[in-house]
Amino acid sequence: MAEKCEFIANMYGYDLGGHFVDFKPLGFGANGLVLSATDCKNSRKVAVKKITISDCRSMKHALREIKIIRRLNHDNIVKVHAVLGPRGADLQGDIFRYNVVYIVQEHMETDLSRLLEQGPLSEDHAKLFIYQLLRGLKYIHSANVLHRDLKPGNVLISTEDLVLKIGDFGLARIVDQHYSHKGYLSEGLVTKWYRSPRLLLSPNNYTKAIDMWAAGCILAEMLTGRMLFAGNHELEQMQLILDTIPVVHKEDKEELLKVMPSFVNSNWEVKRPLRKLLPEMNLEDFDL
Ligand code: OWQ
Repeated sequence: MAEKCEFIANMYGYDLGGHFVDFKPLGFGANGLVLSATDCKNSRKVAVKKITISDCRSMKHALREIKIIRRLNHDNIVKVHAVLGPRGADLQGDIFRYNVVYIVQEHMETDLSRLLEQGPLSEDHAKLFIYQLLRGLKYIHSANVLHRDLKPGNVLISTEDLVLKIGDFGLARIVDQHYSHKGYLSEGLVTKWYRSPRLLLSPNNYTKAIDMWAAGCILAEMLTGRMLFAGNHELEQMQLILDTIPVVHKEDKEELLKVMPSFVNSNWEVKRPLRKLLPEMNLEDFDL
């Protein structure tokens, strides 16, 4: 563990003080507080994520996020300007208590969740944004990275040039086929509304399809202004999905019965098909 602390502290031996001014909180990302600030050197506005390292777990998560974001470089992924840490950290002493890492990222004007507060998007805007979201996803998936927490609040938008960038890689993982096991309905960190049935059933199941499901939920929300599946808890989330998306494969039915025995009498017909749930969507959107 001391080795890893040393790695962070030595590699990024800078200090935030004096370099950035005008801090304003933007929200809590998966690993820490995100603030907006101005870089004194060039008056550029930035988003700064402050990660406090207090124990082995947060150390592991910080290293994971930094390793992932430094590797990604794409038009539809938020750019990282720098990763900064405290100067001359006392590695032998109170490293866990004092260590803070700042991830300095490009600042984006708004996010999709704020944009959607004003109602649904036009079909042209939704088309432009889903294209860029899928383009960014294709890139991170090709790098064998899963985002695992895609939601409108993590989808950053510049309304001036209609550019979309995926942000907050705090829950992202590098795919490893040897590390994927099945679990049961359980509380997790990921926002539940954009979770696929597979992720609801197996929170430790790491596949690219998890991000694709979230992208589909986001497309529907852009076109309707309504969250597609807004469950209040895991079981209700699963129920809402099953009311609309038919379970066709025998293995899926069997797996579902293990965790939701109440389904034993079900004839597996959906009560509320997607067409009914989304009357304003056209055939092209459903096709996609
Ligand atoms: C921005 C780059 N936010 C971020 C922020 C998670 C991630 C989070 C908060 C803000 C988006 C909304 C305003 N730019 C970012 C970023 N990240 N990288 N991560 O919390 N920009 C979950 N913003 C600016 C919205 C409305 N009014 C003022 C700002």
